[in-house]
Amino acid sequence: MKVALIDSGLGLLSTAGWLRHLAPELDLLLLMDPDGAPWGSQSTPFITDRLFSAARSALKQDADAIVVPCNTATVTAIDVLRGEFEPGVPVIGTVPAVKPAAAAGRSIAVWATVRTTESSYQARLIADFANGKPVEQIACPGLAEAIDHGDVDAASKAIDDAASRTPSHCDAVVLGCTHYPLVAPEILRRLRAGATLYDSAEAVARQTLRRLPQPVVSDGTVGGVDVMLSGRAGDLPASAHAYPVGRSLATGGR
Ligand code: DGN
Repeated sequence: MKVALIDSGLGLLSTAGWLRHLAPELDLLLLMDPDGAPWGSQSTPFITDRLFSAARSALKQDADAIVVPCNTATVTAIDVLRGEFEPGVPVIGTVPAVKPAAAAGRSIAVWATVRTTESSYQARLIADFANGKPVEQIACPGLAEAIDHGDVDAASKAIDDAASRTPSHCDAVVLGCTHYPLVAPEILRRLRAGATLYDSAEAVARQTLRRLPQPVVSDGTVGGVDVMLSGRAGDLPASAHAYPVGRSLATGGR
């Protein structure tokens, strides 16, 4: 069985890693959008367009499920993506792990992209799951793209900046962008002693396994990993395939 994961960039790796760990026999198709990244500062029509393009390419490659390991894309467009592609294939989104952090009785800050921080979806999530406790929302502009580009200085600066805006009473930091777990040790180093990080990667991987059309049968094999990137084939590394990005849903500005 094949699972497609769609993100603007490297953030999907945190969920792909958990899927690989929990169900090694799955084939994984990783679709990233270097042409359109970062999504955190893009408009709703733009992000929707990019998701649709990637999802169509995933279906052409016979994906059995579509996972969006991207909080920004989920809070922006998961409902319309589901409307288009379910019930043909299950569509699984990602939201910040506010629920487990709140259930553990922690005082919470959520680090996320500007778009996620400002979304009504995120406000609803907090209202539903934070048990009435205040949640600090900390936007981290530039951090996801610094991670995509391997720009250590820019990432350090963005982390320092977010840490300086995180109130010291917060003993749980929810990583509400799938890129951020990739630099978790760096983030932890900047927070108060004893602070705990929460992310959604494992929960999303487990939910994906529950939603697959058939249960995964462990047979001792290890599935393949294919990478597809937006853009022109000639510009890409030999190990990646290109997928076309359309303007099917674009309706203009933000
Ligand atoms: N990984 C995305 C998220 O979880 O929000 C961020 C994507 C981006 O391009 N900023």
